[in-house]
Amino acid sequence: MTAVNRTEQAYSEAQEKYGEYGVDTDRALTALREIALSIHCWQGDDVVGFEGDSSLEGAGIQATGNYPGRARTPGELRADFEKAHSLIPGTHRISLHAIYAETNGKQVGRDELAPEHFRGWIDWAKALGIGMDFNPTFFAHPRARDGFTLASYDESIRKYWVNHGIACRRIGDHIGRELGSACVNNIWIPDGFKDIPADRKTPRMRLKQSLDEIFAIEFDPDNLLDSVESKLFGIGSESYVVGSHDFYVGYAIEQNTLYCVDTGHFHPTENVADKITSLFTYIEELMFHISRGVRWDSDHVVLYNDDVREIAGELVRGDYLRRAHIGLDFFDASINRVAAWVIGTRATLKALLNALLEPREMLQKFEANSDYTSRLAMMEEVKTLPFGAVWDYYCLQNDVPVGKAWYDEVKHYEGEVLLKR
Ligand code: RNT
Ligand code: ZN
Repeated sequence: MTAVNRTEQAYSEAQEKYGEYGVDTDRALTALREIALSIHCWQGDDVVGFEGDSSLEGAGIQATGNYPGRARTPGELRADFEKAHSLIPGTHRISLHAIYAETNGKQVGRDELAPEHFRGWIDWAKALGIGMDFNPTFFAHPRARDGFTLASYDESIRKYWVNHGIACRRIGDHIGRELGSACVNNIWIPDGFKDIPADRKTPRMRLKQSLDEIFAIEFDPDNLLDSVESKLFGIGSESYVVGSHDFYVGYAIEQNTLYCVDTGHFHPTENVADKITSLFTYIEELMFHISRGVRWDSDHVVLYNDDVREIAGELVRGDYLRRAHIGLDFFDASINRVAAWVIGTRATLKALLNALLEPREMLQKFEANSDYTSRLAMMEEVKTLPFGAVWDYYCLQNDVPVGKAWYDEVKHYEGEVLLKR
């Protein structure tokens, strides 16, 4: 029997087993195919970008490791991303940061960035048939050196970053229009204090003022969707972060923006999945940065683990997939970066598939009837259903390597391309 036949046969057996629980595997695969993940560009180059002289130092964000093969140019980064994308089932999006502008060697202030500086990316995305999301870069910059940007006491610094925010919304609007798919422009700022603040209020009032200034111009939501991302603490902002969870949830509700849930931005004992139904009660659309914190917001590569499975489960159970923009946010410089992308993205897709294969009608019926014994017994049974056979078949269906075969391609690419840099 050929490998293809084996995958197909295993799938048809899995189909039957899931059928016993009332789950239609074909339907799950069709639903999965419609999900476009927003894959972050910054795994490919350790969040360095193309400004030339910027360093992450003092930026509250840090990639660690020195595995060879980092992408150094737009051409390299695009080639690496394409390689990764070709090993991931489905059609996804790229999430770009402002520091990935192509300025032809010219120094362009972040407050002066314009759509033309992203022409190369837009043309490339068009040719590849993928959508694009965007992020202003409020870090790794001399004017962010004291750890404050939009909440700065220094009016000229604050204004500079407000103008950057406005410039990025224009860019996002342009991207959305050009690609025919709304661009999520997600704002994250590092602002905060290393040590105990004497005034928690003033920086937050200023952040609100800055955001109001940035969002004063209206754009067509068919092209641009605004999003704000909170954080609990960062490197150098251990004691206080201006843009906290509470702050941005309030802001998103008041201003009708998206709220971005970065799974690494909460206390390690918090259940991020549990927040989803509450947030969606009041906020129309959520952005996600699926990440994996290890002891802190360490941006390790996302894995197919309980945390991600629970988040995917909540998105499916609540019928929220159309209101969720599922992005990734990790940057590990200690392993092959193309592999990191593939591992993290395939893991997230697996979690979504697992959620789509859950016999939720059955389980919810038990629950509604207070039959908690059946609920627990069946939840436990479902865990050993042949999920892998369905996932393999999905990869086959989508013309990407089945099982570990993707890794051979990455190793080949490493030898031919990455190690020659
Ligand atoms: C930082 C935030 C932010 C960044 C990216 C590079 O803590 O998570 O989203 O990781 O914008
Ligand atoms: Zn993030």
